[in-house]
Amino acid sequence: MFCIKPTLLVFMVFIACAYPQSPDGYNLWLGYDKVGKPKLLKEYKDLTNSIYFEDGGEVLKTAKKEMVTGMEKILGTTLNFTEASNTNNTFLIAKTATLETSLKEKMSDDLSEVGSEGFVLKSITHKGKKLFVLAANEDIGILYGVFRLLNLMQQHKDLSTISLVEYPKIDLRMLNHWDNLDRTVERGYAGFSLWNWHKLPEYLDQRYLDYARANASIGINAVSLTNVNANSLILTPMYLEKVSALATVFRPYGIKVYLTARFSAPMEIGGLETADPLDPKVQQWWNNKVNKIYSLIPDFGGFLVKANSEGQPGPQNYGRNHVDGANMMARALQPHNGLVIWRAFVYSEHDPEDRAKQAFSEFVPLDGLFRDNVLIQTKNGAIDFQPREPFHPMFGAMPNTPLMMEFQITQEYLGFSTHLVFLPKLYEEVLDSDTYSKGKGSTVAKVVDGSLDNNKISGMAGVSNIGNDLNWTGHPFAQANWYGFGRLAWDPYISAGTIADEWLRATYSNNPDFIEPVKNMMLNSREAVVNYMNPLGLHHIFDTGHHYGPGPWVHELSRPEWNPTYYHKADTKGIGFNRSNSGSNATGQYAPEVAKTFNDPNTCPEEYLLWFHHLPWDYTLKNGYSLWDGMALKYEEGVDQVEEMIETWNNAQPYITKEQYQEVHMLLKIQLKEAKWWRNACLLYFQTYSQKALPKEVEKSPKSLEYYQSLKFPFAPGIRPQWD
Ligand code: GCV
Repeated sequence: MFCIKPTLLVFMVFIACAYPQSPDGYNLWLGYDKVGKPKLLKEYKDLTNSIYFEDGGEVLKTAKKEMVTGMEKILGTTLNFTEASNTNNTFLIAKTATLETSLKEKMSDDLSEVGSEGFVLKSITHKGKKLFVLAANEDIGILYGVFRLLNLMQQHKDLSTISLVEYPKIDLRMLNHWDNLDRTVERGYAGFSLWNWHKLPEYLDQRYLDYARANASIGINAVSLTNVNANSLILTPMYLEKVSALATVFRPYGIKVYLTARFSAPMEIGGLETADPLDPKVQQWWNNKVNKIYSLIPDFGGFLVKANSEGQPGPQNYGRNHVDGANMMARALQPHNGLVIWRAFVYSEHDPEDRAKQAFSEFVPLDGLFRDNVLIQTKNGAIDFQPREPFHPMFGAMPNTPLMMEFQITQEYLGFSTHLVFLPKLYEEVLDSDTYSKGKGSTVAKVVDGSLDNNKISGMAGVSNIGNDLNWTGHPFAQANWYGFGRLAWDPYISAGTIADEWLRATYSNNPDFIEPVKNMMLNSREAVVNYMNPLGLHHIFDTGHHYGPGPWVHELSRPEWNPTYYHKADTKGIGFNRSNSGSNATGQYAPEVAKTFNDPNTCPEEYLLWFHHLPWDYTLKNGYSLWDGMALKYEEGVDQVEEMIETWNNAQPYITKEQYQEVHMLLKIQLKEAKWWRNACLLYFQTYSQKALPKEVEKSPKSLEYYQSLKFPFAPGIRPQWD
């Protein structure tokens, strides 16, 4: 007979109380609470007294459905639509082509500015009456406009004098899922993959639709479904049918599907003896494959390719280069307007050159040689999504090639999904960096949006942090990173502060007593993580493989550049990687103005100090402390900042539900424990070289270095079983 032990019962009751039973967090930023302020509610209701919403294709229908769903919740009432537009309408939603002539003339300047995806949202006086108008040139613009309007209402914005002319600054706004066909997610910390390949194509999980809604609400228009460490099977007929089913769900939300293409697929699933891109049989195989895909998915986006990187096959296996490989696929895709997104994340264990220099060395000489439908996807920094990296020197160095930004939203090197880290601060820092490639003001944002070099196409990708966890992202605040990525892909010039503000209002509360402290907590959270993990330009000192926790002592891995000791180079004299002109000269890959600043430790921003310089332990920092003391104090500061985050969250209790409080509180406790782990382990290890005492402000470790070195995590999330 099945019976539960009393102790287990107590535990289960506790769990049942501690976790919400309802799908808290599932609605993301689309919860749409009713507006409580009577004056504002009346203003919003007046606006929607009589609505004309142009009828049309599936995207327009979706827009109308979203408007009804959102507004009826926000207003607590049903909306009144008219069949045809009339002079009593208070709100008009229509495309340029159907606007009556006088309105079209009134709005023509704005409408010509917003292109195919933008919209105009205006409160105007028309024929002596107030009229609220949402107009766009294409259906998708209306959908984006509806979501924006709902978002403004969620933020309780005054709409009475609004005049918003918005359009995306970047063409391709894309999520890259690193999802495997067995539903594990490489570097995924929010459960398993959303894509239930086994049940597709027949079974369409409600989640697919909700995922599409969330993406469209922030302007994401492209998703790559599969891991860049690709499996050729995804290109077989059985899987393509499943992909087609997903594409059908996403289409009404303006989202195109992309797939990762394994370069050796012609051999693995095509029976060919080679995958040489110059072999006509290989070229024909790709042409046929692409034609087949478009017969199933007419708006298929294209391929995302990781080639000749970390063991993935590529054109170099056949003595060819990236141009040969990318252009072969581009030729196959071009007749269908498909794109190739070719990744620049390459480095080789056989190349003794500083790893940070290798992608630039390989790709920059190829500038201008890629076909028009190729984008080169480049990580934000030259190593690998570290808590802080200087911007990748390729940005600004390939004016004749569209460089697509690749950010990581999943927190591989930022505490997985247990640490609260608001990533738009990181993204903003990178986008605002000045490449000086065309003089002062040549920011990374201008390279990425194509405005600096007049590129024909532009893109930004984010490695997804989404899984099948109830709240999608594991940590409730990790939703803000998905949201923030989308907002920055739409407009890379929005500030992180604005994004945090918007997200908090839409997700939690509009109460300023809640917003201000919690927003500050979010905005400081990234710096806290840098402080307790990788201060002063330290990088890649994570434990091996899973990257969970510190491992600065790791030095015996087969590939030199997989060892943390390669990156920090600590010795009895000092610490840091000399990438200046007296070292690897990675600084020489930047424009002269930038190189000059980085080359000199006195002008190099201290947050990048040990990225570019190997300095003695008693080197004096700008604040007067020695390098050793300053580093130790930074580690301590990071821990103290997490303590403050806990206090802030405790004070936020009156404004949120018990469940919302409890969930984040428990996660912050883990974050604090791990921040201390980082501080203790790193300082004990580096102390074996510095041989110096810790400053008195720094708490001493209760455990030995040997203890921290002995910790093993064979089942840390985010790694594939075969890596164990
Ligand atoms: C998908 C890092 C990660 C890998 C990832 C790789 C990449 O090395 O640790 O998991 O592989 O980057 O971006 O291709």
